[in-house]
Amino acid sequence: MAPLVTLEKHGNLGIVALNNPPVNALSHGVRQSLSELLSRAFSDASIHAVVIWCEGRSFIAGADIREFGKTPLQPDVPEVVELLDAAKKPVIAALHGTALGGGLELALACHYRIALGSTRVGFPEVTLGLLPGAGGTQRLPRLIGVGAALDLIVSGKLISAAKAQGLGLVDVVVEEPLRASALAFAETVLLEGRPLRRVSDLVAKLDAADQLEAYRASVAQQCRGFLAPFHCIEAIRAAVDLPLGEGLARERALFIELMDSSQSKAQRHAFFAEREVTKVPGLPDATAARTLRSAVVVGSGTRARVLGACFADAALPATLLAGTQEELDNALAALRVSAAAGAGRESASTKERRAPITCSLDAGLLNDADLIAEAGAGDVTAQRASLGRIGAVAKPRAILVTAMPYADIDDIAACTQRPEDVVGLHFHQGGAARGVEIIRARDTAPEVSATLIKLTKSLGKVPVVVQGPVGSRMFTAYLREALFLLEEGALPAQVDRVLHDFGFQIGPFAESDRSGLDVEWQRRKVRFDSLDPRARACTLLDQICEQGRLGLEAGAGFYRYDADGNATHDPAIESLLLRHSKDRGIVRRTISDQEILERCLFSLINEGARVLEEGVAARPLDIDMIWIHGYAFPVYRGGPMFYADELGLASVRSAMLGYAAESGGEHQTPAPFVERLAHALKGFYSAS
Ligand code: 3H9
Repeated sequence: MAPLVTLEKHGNLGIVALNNPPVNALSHGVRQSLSELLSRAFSDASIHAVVIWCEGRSFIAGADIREFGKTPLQPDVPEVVELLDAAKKPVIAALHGTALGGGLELALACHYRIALGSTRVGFPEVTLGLLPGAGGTQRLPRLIGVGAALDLIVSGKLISAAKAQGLGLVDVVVEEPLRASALAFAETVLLEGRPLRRVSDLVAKLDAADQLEAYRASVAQQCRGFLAPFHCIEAIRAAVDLPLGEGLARERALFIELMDSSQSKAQRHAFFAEREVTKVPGLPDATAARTLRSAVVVGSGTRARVLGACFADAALPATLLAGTQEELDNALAALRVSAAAGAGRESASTKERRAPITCSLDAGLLNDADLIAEAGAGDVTAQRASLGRIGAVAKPRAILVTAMPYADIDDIAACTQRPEDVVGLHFHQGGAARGVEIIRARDTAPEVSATLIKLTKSLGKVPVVVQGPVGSRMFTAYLREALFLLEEGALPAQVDRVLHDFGFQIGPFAESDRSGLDVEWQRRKVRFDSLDPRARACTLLDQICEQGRLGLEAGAGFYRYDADGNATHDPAIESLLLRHSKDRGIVRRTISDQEILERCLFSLINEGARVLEEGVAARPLDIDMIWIHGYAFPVYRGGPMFYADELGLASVRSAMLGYAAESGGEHQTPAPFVERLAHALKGFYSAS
C-alpha cells in the first residue's frame, strides 16, 4: 500500500504529500505520518520552505468522520494544526478539489494558501452537528473578519476559490499543474524574503457591538432546533473576546459538547446514510444505466409538469403529451409562469444543464421516446389502462414510469407485456424536496432502477429504491393517528404545534393541506375495505373533503387560508370535530403534548417496521432518508427508525401498549417486528 504521507525534497523545498483516497480525510494514520514528516521537514536545515499538497481528486476534506464517537487517538487534528502554526519556515498549502473542515483549518495554520480555480472551500462541520474544532472558529474571523466567518461557518456552505480569494482566505488562484505552481510560489516567497504570515497573530474585531446578537437573531428561525449553529456563534464570540489560547480552549469545549450530543450522532448517521442509500442491495454498483435521449410525460397537469421539469433539469429533453388543445394551452401557460418565477434564482450550472421542455398533442412521440412517464391518469384503473396502451407502442427498452404514489406497482407492471421496463417514480413535495422514491416492481430490470438513480442523482436528489410506496404509506399511518387524536379531543393546531416543536417544519395537518387532501382521500377510498373498524369510522377526512375543503390550494382544509397562503384556525372545523366526536359517542378530553407526540411518532415508526418486515424497504436507512429528505423529518433526530433506536424499542413498545390499553385501539399495537426486536433488546439498525 502506498504511504499515506510522503516527504520529498526539491532543491531547498520540502514537499509533504498526502495520499489517502478518496478525499484525503485526516485519519489517525494520516495525522501520525503528517506530524512526523512535518517535524522532520521543520528540523531539516536544508529545507527552507514546505509545500503541503494532496494526491488524487481533492485536498483534505476534513477530519475522518468515521473515527468520530470512537476513542480519540493522538495526535489529534488540533495538535497537527498547532505544529504548523509554530513553524519557523514558510509553509504553503496548495489546494485543489475541496479543502474542507479540518483540512481548511490545517491550511489556515499555514503561512500562505494557493488554490486551483476549481477549488471549493468551506466548513461543513455544522451539517454534521459540529463546529470547526481545530482552530477554525478562532483563525477564520481573524483572517476574513467576523461577519464573513459567521456566514461561512454557520451556513456550512462551500465557496469557490475566487470568492475565497476575494475574502482573503486564499492568497493566489493558480493554474494547473498545481504542484509546479506551488513550488514556483514557494520559491518566490523565499526569493522575496516574504514574512511568515501567521493568522494567529491577527486580531478579530466586531463590526458593531451587537453584531453577534444580531446575527444570532437573523438565523434563529432557519436554525430552529439545531444546537451546532449557535455553538458556532459562541465559539466565534470567543475569538473576539479571548486571547488565542483561551479561545482555542473554549472552541474545544464547545466542540466536545457537540460531538457528544445526540444531534451530531444523528447528523453523522444521516451523512453516511445519504451515501449508502444508493448502494442498493441486489443492484450491483456496476449495473449499466440505459441511455436516455428523450422523455415523454403523458399528461399536462401539475404532476406531469413536475416530472417534465425534473427530466429537463436532468438534461433530458421532455415533452408533455396533452389530451386536448385547451390542456396544451394551459400547460404552456403554466410552464411560462414557472420559467419566469425561476428566472434569476437558479445557478448558472442548472441553467446550462437544462434541456428544453415542450408540450404536444402528437401521440406518435410515444413510439420513439426512451422514457415515458404516465402522469395524467386520475385513478389506478385509468393508470393501468394507460400504461398498458403505452407499453404496446413504446420502443423496446424504453422505460415506462408510473407516477402514482399509492398505486400497487406489481399490479400496474402486470398490465403491460413488459414488466421489466416498468418502474414507479415519486418526487416528494412536487419536486421541491430532495427525496425521491424509485419504486421497483418484482420484475423491474436492474438497469432500469440504475438509470433512474443516475438521473435523479444528477439533480442533486437523494433517490431511495423501494419495492412499493413507503413515504406515503407511512404518512397515512401518521395522519390516521393524528385524526384519531382529533376525534378524542385535540385540535389541528395543537397536534401541528407539537410536531413542529419536535422539529418538523410543519405538522401533519398543515402538511396534508399543503399537498392537497384529495391525495390522502383518494388513497383512503382505494384502501377502504382493508381499513380497521376504527379507521373506517373516523370519517373526518371524508367530511372535510366532501365540503370541497381540499387544502391550501382550495383556500381551506384543516385550516382556512388567506390570499397569501397564511393558515388560520377555522371555527367551522372545530364545530365539525365536536359534532363528529359526539356522533361517535367519544367524550372529548384534554390530551397532553407528550401523548400527541408519542402516538403520532410511534404510529410512523410502527408502519416503518411493517414496511421493513415486508421487504418494501430493504434497510432502515432507506426509510430515514425518505423521511429526512421527503418529509423534512428533523435531520438532528436521524430519521424515524434511527430515532426509535435511540429511544429504545423496548420503551417504544411499552408506551404503545399503554396507549393501546387506554384507547382500546389496534392501531397502537406494536408490529410483530417491533415486538421481536424489543424482546431481543435490539434496534432496527442492529436487527441482524
Ligand atoms: C471536521 O473536519 C472536524 C474538524 O473541524 C475538527 C476535528 C477535531 N471522513 O460524498 P462522496 C467518504 S469534520 C470520512 O460520495 P463526493 C464518503 O463517506 C469533517 N469519510 O464524494 C464516501 O465513502 P464511500 C468536515 C469521508 O465527491 C467517499 O468518501 N468535512 C469524508 O460526492 C466519497 O464521498 C466534511 O464534512 C470524511 N471527512 O463529495 C466533508 N468525506 O465511498 C464531508 C467523505 O464509502 N464530505 N468521505 O461511500 C463531503 O462533503 C463530500 O464527501 C465531498 C466529496 C464534498 C468531500
